Amino acid sequence: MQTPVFAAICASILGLAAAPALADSGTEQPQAHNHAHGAAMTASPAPATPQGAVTLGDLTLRGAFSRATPPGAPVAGGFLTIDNAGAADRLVTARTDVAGRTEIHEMAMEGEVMRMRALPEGLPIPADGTVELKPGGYHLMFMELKQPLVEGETVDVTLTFEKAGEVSLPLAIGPRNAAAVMHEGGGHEGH
Ligand SMILES: [Cu+2]
Repeated sequence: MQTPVFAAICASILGLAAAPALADSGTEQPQAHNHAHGAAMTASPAPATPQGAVTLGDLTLRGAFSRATPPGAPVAGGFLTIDNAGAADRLVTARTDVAGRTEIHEMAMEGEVMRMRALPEGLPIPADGTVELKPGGYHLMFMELKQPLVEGETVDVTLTFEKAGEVSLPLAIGPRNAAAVMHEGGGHEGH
């Protein structure tokens, strides 16, 4: 069974604390990082036109980000929120030049074990609904990374939806433990 090993890699890359045996990167603070961009979160609980948002038909894609990777890291996660103001749709594929291939994954805790799997049918986007791709849940999985992802830069990702079609959008690359990344003008968190 290769899946548990890969799941552990995935969990590590996504910065989750579910695999205590992983002494690798940035796990000195296993609890969630909630300190970043608090002002922005409290200021706009339901932003109508958030910064960095991309619209595609009835879909609004916002908050797209990824995380910096150490040299040689094989995979990275991509995250965004999809608002759908219309009929049900489906995210069927994703691709980016920085990865050999990109999959759409889901991840969930089963007891104390982190499980993840590809969604070969894609990710359903319910009518008049919102789907979040976020650490610990649905995510884009960039595999066979061709280069490290560097904090402060962006990577372009192309998403294809069953009905809405195709759109390209930039993912802001945050720190390795980023829970979210503000786009330009959004007060990038500073340490
Ligand atoms: Cu994954």
